[in-house]
Amino acid sequence: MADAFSLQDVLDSFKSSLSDNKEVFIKYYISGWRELVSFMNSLGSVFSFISKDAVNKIQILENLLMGENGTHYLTVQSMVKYELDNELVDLAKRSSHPESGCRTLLRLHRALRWLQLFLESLRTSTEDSKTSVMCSEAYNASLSPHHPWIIRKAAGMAFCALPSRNAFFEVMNAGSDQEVITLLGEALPLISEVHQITEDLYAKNNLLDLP
Ligand code: 1Q0
Repeated sequence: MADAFSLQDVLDSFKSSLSDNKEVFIKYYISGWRELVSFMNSLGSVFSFISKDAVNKIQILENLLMGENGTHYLTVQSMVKYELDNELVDLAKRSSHPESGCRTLLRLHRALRWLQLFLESLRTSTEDSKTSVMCSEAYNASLSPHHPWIIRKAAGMAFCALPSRNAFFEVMNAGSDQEVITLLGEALPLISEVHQITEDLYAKNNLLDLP
């Protein structure tokens, strides 16, 4: 990975996360998130309450992957099976397994939907579009229903501190505006696919509302 953030690196991680038989490798899924978080950190300290939570969740998953039962955490599919078969998931309310892989990944999975919507709106935006508006629209359609009032309020304030569309395009490190738009066009179907596979798996196992 290069020192500076590049959208291409994020894309590569999510690309690597898909196995030939359409399972999702946790290792690459979280490395995609790590890159996004380091990008977010570069935007300033208003975002640190968000990146702290994201890092915390990435770390929980990494610990599971590196732990003694790590072989069960190779893919999202194997994690779901292992945790459900062994009753390692709190299904109704948080009690003995407050930090299961399933509930932790679900939070990132919802955030991936936000990313998908936000990047899609960046891709189709015009020069005078406001990133704060695009970001909050994406947030309202994804994460917001899962967050209490106080977090929604703080998120709304953070969005106002986002850089402009031009600055965003620049930090993505993918060349001219047109090249960024092309790369976004390549990245989005991939991110959508990873999201959809996880969504279907969670829906099939009734895991979409884990506490
Ligand atoms: C750059 C703008 C970033 C905007 C991110 C939008 C998400 C806002 C989320 C705010 C909530 C964070 C505070 C904690 C919330 C938790 O309560 C919540 C639930 O967890 P729990 O354990 O309490 O049940 N956690 C979450 O919902 C997870 C949130 C993870 C957010 C991860 C966001 C990572 C963002 C990366 C920056 C991407 C930059 C996009 C542009 C890329 C350009 C190529």
